[in-house]
Amino acid sequence: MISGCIEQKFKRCPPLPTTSVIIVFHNEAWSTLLRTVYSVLYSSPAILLKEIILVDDASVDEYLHDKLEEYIKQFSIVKIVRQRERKGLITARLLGATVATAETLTFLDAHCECFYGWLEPLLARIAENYTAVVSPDIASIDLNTFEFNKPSPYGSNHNRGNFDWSLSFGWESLPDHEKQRRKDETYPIKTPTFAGGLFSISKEYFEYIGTYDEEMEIWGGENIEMSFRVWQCGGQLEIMPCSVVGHVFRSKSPHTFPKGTQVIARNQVRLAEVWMDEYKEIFYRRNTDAAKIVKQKSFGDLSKRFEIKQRLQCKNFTWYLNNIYPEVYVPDLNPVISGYIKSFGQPLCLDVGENNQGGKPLILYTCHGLGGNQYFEYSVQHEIRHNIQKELCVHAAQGVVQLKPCTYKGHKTVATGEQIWEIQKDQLLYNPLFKMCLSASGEHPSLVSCKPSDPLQKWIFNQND
Ligand code: UD2
Ligand code: MN
Repeated sequence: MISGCIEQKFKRCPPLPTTSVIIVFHNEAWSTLLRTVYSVLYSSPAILLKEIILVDDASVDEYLHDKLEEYIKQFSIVKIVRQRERKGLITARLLGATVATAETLTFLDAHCECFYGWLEPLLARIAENYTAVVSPDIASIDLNTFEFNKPSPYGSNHNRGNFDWSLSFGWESLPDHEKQRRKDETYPIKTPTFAGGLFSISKEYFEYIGTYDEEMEIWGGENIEMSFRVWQCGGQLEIMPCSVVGHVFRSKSPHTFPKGTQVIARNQVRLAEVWMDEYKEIFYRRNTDAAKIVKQKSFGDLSKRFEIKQRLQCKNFTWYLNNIYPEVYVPDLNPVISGYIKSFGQPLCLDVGENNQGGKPLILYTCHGLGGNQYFEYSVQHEIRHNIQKELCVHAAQGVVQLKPCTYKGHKTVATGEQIWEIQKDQLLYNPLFKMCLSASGEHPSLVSCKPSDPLQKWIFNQND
């Protein structure tokens, strides 16, 4: 634990605000759910912990019904409420919030362990600033051994939350200006977005700022929505480094999606429509499910969400980008060509492969038309860019071509010859530096001597639609 945190003192008079801990779950394992409950009970001062509210999102596992009900009777402050129908974590949290009686709400996932002293820094920050929405520093609990990864005593390697243009949440290290702004290690970290599962907020402020979008379903998107909304409407999103809570990060989602996984894209469209102004198009180009939902207008009614934006006189997305996340890279609002690049005469597309952050070769993969790993833009500089998280370019090399950080980064920089491609009339993708063409023969796309009659050298740049 950071030494400055150990030395922190919190006043009893006036006391910190009380909290209702809200834990939503769907088919959570008994052991992890109870571990979360016990750790809250053991690590929270009784005067601050008003209640623990378990919200069951229509679990089907038998032990989560009568057995759980019986078990928690021994704890007077633990309650359980149930969502009859499986609707997801967003409405489950809303249900929890409506029955909560404390001054603040503290949300936790159902597979957490709170570390000693976790609660006071969160509540103290809200006492100091009612508009602060605060998250703990999230430690990881090992997925296989369930071991708690204790926080380091030095605590200098903090991360903050960000987002990419497919609207996925991610972590990044703090930029220098944020490191310099913080006077010491106990200082709140301003964060452009939050992971969204573990946080405290004043109950009154939660209502004032528009709770959650109750039409979002099952899982996903609500954390980015709340992040944009809190910042744009005058609040602050912060990570309190002295508050540490462990969470089991899983490698893949265990949830079923009764209406299909498109509900995630639908949730994202709902947030993009309300909060992202013209920048929403950048997202739609990269997620064709989302684009379809927009085209078919199947994202539901947004009037209540726009009312909140109006009522609170919220700032626009340009303001958010300039002031809260100036480090973000913003792709072209109107790219020359965008979509997927298909090999002529076979159903294979250029694809960056899984987790290619640059530095790995491209692959050829069945065209899925979903955007994502098969999304490319042809730029004014004649680069082929894959730009969802970072600006990555198709980079020519002797043999297999790579994906690398783009060398053209705006004023006073140039695209190096390896990253320049001409789309020729006969559909060849020609690199003028090597004087060679891109070929789809073999496992990875590679450079070969140009041969216009070779179908494996012909490519079709398709607009997603
Ligand atoms: C992260 C968040 C999570 C939520 C999600 C995006 C952290 C550590 N976790 O994913 O809180 O914001 O991003 O939506 O910040 N659940 C239900 N009903 C469902 C699905 C999930 O009740 O239909 C519960 C689930 O049991 C868990 C919580 O919601 O307690 C979050 O789900 P998760 O743990 O699968 O999400 P996670 O950690 O991958
Ligand atoms: Mn979780």
